[in-house]
Amino acid sequence: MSTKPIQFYDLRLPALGEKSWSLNTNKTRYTLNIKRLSYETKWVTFQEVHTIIPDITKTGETPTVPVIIDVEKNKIIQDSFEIAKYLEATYPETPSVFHGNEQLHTSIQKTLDIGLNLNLTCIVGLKIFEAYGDEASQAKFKKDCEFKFGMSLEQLTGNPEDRIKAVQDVLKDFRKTLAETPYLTGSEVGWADIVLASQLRIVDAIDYELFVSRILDDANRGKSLREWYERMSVYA
Ligand SMILES: N[C@@H](CCC(=O)N[C@@H](CS)C(=O)NCC(=O)O)C(=O)O
Repeated sequence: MSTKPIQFYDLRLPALGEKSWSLNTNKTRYTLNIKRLSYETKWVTFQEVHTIIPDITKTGETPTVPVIIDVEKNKIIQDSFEIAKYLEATYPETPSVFHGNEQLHTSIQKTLDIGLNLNLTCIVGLKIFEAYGDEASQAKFKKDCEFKFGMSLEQLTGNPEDRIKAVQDVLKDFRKTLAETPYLTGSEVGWADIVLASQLRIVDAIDYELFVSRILDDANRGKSLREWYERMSVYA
């Protein structure tokens, strides 16, 4: 077991302070907590991802977070999935997140990435923009977004009601699974749970009221998702 805390680079939205909200860094936060590894969070803004991270990774890869520095082992790893695999291999005595079946977890991740991720992000897209920083930073965020998706931010985010409906359609099967088992792949928490919880946490962190009333809860849909999300909050 590592004695020196792992340095974990997480993304900070200026208007939110030190509150974890971002999809990929939350995957690493959940993984570290499930594995009960000792770590320290180093908060960076979107701007600092581009100024601080290249000097840490020194790989020439596009800078992104999460990044971890495992000080004890002198290792630097970028990318949430690579980090999970590294921690799994390096600390086999800690609780596993793949449970010997990485493929099962990554195939569930694919379904979530395709069906849920963009819809959830778009529900709070304009609020993320507002929380992004000063005017110049907001303008850059808008421009980058428009360049990436080839449409205005407003067109991309679309009608929140359509996005919520699409989210609930995808969640239907997951609610059913969670009514039968405590976690998505059975009795133990794993990578598939980490991915779903990290996607949901974007809305939770940015618009808690909407998250609880329109995503998590629904009288007609039962309580399985909410109860699972509460179980996952131990690791958030
Ligand atoms: N595949 C990577 C994706 C990482 C990623 O896109 N991170 C976002 C934050 S969630 C980022 O660092 N964005 C920086 C930017 O867009 O400038 C992973 O899973 O870690």
